[in-house]
Amino acid sequence: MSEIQNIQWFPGHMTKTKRKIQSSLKLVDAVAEIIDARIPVSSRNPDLAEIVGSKPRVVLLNKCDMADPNATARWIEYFKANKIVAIPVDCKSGKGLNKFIPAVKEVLAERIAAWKNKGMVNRSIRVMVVGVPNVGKSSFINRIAKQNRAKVEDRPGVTRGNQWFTVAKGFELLDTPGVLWPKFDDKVVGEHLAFMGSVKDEIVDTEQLASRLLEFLSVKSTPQFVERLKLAEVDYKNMQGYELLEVVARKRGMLISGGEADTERAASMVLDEFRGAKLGRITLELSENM
Ligand SMILES: Nc1nc2c(ncn2[C@@H]2O[C@H](COP(=O)(O)OP(=O)(O)OP(=O)(O)O)[C@@H](O)[C@H]2O)c(=O)[nH]1
Ligand SMILES: [Mg+2]
Repeated sequence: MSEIQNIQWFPGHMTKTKRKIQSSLKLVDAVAEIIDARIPVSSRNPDLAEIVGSKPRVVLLNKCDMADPNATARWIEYFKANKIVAIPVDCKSGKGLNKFIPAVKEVLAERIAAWKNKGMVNRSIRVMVVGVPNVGKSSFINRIAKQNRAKVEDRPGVTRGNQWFTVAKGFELLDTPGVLWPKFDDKVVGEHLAFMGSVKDEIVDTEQLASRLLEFLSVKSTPQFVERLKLAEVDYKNMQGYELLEVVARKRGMLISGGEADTERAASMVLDEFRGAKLGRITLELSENM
């Protein structure tokens, strides 16, 4: 996995991105941090706490339709134990999003009470969305906007050109999501993000990546993994990743001239099927290991 290790995320732009997010933060009351429920550790930005400072935060564990439901439930407990409000969501179907506004109101309870005391009854709640690439920031904004029949408003007088979505009465979302960088100096983080497709496949060796993924999957050994990759009669638990990739290629009839296994095609297939949750609902990072 040496390729992944050396990826520089936003080379040279980290300070600029940080500054941009910090200036947007001045316009909002709270932050919605979107993470991937299958990799709740690797999909978090290591510097977020420092960037958002004391701004109240709600964590959205997105893509929970593809994550192991038990693991997600345990992650929610983990966040709760650490006094962080977190909710499981699926921005593809919109499941769980009805809990978003109540969660924001929960983290802002004190402030909302203070506004009321000052007679600021029409004060809107404003939230900005942040997250590492590919976690579903745009899907979230589109979903929640549609769900609440949002109007796109451009109010340059108030917000200096920023676009706001009114997602509910008195509730606005800043429409430019903050794209954060992941913790890329960590080899495991890079690998997990690559499994999820958050690293361009052109810059990783897909055969190597799929081989590593197959090793992970053979430990989890979901029924879908065994069935779809036709491994029922294969001693896959005792195989190295690349060896397993070759077997999968043969079992799925992926051969090149001369009868050799087409491991390149098999690698793309394995990655695609995993990313589409066709090999089961799998969470790679468990709260127990934190
Ligand atoms: N199954 C499933 N797929 C999702 C969910 N949310 C987002 N996706 C998919 O994940 C991919 C990335 O979603 P985006 O909304 O573009 O993510 P993003 O964070 O805006 O990505 P960048 O703008 O590239 O940083 C898309 O293929 C979405 O369809 C979800 O809850 N479930
Ligand atoms: Mg986006």
